[in-house]
Amino acid sequence: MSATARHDPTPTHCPYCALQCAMALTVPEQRRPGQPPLEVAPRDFPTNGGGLCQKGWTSAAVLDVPDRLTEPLVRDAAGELRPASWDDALDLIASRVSELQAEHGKDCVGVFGGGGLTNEKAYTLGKFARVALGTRFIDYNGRFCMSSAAAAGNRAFGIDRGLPFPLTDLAGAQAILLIGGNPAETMPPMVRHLAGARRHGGLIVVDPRRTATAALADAGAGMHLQPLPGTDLVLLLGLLHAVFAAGDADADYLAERVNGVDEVRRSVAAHWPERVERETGVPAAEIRRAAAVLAAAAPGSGGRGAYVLTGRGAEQHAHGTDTVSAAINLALALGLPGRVGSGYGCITGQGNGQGGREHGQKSDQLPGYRSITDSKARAHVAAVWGVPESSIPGPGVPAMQLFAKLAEPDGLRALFVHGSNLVVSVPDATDLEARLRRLDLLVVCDFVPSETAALADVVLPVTQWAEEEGTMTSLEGRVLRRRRAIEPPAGVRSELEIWHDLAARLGCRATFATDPAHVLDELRLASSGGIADYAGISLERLDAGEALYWPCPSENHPGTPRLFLDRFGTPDGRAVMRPVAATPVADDLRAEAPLYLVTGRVMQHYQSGAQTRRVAELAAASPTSFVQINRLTAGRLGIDEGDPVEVTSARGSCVAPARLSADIRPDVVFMPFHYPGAESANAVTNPAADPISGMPEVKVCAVSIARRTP
Ligand SMILES: Nc1nc2c(c(=O)[nH]1)N[C@H]1C(S)=C(S)[C@@H](COP(=O)(O)OP(=O)(O)OC[C@H]3O[C@@H](n4cnc5c(=O)[nH]c(N)nc54)[C@H](O)[C@@H]3O)O[C@H]1N2
Ligand SMILES: Nc1nc2c(c(=O)[nH]1)N[C@H]1C(S)=C(S)[C@@H](COP(=O)(O)OP(=O)(O)OC[C@H]3O[C@@H](n4cnc5c(=O)[nH]c(N)nc54)[C@H](O)[C@@H]3O)O[C@H]1N2
Ligand code: SF4
Ligand SMILES: [Mo]
Repeated sequence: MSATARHDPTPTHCPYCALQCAMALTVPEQRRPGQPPLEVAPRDFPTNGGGLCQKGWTSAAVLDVPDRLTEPLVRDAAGELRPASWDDALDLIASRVSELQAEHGKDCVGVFGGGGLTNEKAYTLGKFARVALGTRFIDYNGRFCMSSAAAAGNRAFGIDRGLPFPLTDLAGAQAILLIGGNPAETMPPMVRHLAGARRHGGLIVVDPRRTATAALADAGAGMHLQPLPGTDLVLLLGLLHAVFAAGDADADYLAERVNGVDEVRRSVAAHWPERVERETGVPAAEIRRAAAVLAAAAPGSGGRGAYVLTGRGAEQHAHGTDTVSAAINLALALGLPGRVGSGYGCITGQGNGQGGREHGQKSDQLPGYRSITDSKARAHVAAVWGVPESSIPGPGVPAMQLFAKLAEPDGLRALFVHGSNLVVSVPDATDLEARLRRLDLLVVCDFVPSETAALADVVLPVTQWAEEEGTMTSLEGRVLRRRRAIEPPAGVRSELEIWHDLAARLGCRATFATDPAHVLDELRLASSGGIADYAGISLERLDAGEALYWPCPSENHPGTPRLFLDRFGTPDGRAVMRPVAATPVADDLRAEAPLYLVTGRVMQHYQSGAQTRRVAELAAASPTSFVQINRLTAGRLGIDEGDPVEVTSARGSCVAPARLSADIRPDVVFMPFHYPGAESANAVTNPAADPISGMPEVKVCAVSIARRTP
């Protein structure tokens, strides 16, 4: 039945972030000029409690933006992108790929995916890369998102599920330590879950800026710790030192459930709060007070429960994995993980940032969070795919290493991009753009002409959220149904169809299903027995309203809202504490670059802004980038409100109007990364990456700033 024939609202979830706020979409009876093709209304749901942010409310506007892509584009001999038929575009891609691979080998083609893709698309993209293209080079933008938290979670708990508990559990907590997250702007409806901790005076926000979230900790509701950027790890060592020194570690829990405690205790012995104050700028008394607030809330001391949460501010660093390990060490010392009402969690960011990291877009991974180097895992997936195990390539490399191979001799000659606007969102974007331009073939699938699509040799127009079916896995590991409410515009195809057609043209005999329901059935088989086991998650159960959290190994399994209650996912079931040491910011302050640039988000824009910059209401509310500067610093440099400010690092520079503020440290300036061109913060940021997770250091680099004279 065509959904457009119905006037009943279609229940679905927001296209943007991992909170996946529930909404209902209705085709308007009569469409007014300028009105989007669907009306959006919030739906009551545990994570959003009937709330939506401004991006959610306006999300339907992207469905028919004036420059919506509705036909394939192919670059002609004169270098212009021109409309082409689907057959011509797909034939061209297949023949160029075949020629390049014949000359340079299978691995000369790379694939870059996204955490916005449905589970079905993420799964099929991984299969397309390994089976149809036969390349080992696939990775995705989740590498820039939560990969440090994933790596640290895996090594401590043996399983990485961003929140190993339902988000609503936060409401009962007496204290929450939130390090480097600004949900008041990035997930506004989530703020309601912080109310319990605020009421107990237990919300502790760590951010070099006094953000809207930090302000929630005012007036007895909690504390705002404002460290020097890049020093979270030192601060965490100080907090851990204070917990041990006060005798507040949960000795029974540690003895029963955790390995490695003594080594970690020794490793923090020298991090007394006065020393940590010198390195971070956070007063020693505040460090001791924060540790005491958390300890009093911990279940071992009779408190109501406590959580340690990390956001991108703690994670997007060249040593982000170690920082998250320090946060997990603190949570373990307090006896939080694996207990109802307490825990550690990473606040996953993208709509399907969780599911997108489970089904094979990651360079070293097969579906079900299986390792591509594990022979049993390979054999299982090969059987589902109907291919010989030996034909599945080995591991590729994380995104930043993949980009470094683009257009290099013996490197990658071609790249497929599905769900990322790289040239705006990747650090040292100017270098990346030059590499993309030098490729023999760049294929970009998108529904808007993003800045990256503008560089492509072939652009393929695809469906968007309200035009497609599929599943998404939210930040709490709960699988949700994305439903089609409207027909896609003529000329637009789903990526499942594109991969099917390209695989056939490339002579690949494996099956590529085009119906998302069939793909889900295959994904369930492929993930069965893996860490992220979806075997029991059927559309019927989701449609019946069951709240299904993975792992859910069979149709009569209730799913797993809370992981680790009995044991952690490690071989012996015990969590692992590991000593970690602080390292300076990769691109640290020096005479010619005396300030730290930190980057992040504003409420109105999503990521590279490809979608939200096209929504009139959002663009009007947040039309340009800005440089947030402390008033003292601005005064010293003769910069007034609104002056154009040039921000320069060793990579390059960008320009945006000054926004003077008392809410940021004088040694720090802040920019959002949502804007392209001359305003692009990523022309300035540092590509140095974490050796364990591959996460680049987008959160901090050394810059100079100056008022730009016309
Ligand atoms: N409006 C909006 N919402 C979004 C998104 C969006 O683009 N726009 N994207 C979604 C996605 S994919 C993600 S990953 C999440 C991100 O969600 P968040 O992690 O909440 O967002 P950010 O603004 O990137 O970073 C949070 C804070 O980190 C601080 N910070 C910078 N450097 C440091 C540091 O060294 N230490 C500490 N402690 N803090 C630091 C910044 O000042 C910033 O306030 O948001 C999701 N929601
Ligand atoms: N300086 C700095 N840089 C950052 C960050 C930061 O905090 N600071 N944060 C990083 C983080 S956490 C993230 S997640 C990245 C995100 O950055 P990007 O990877 O650029 O993410 P988006 O802007 O969401 O790009 C998604 C693109 O795909 C399109 N799209 C959406 N859905 C689909 C789909 O289903 N199929 C296809 N084919 N296309 C689709 C959209 O129109 C858009 O053009 O940015 C990272 N870059
Ligand atoms: S918080 Fe996230 S999921 Fe909710 S409406 Fe806003 S963008 Fe959409
Ligand atoms: Mo992200």
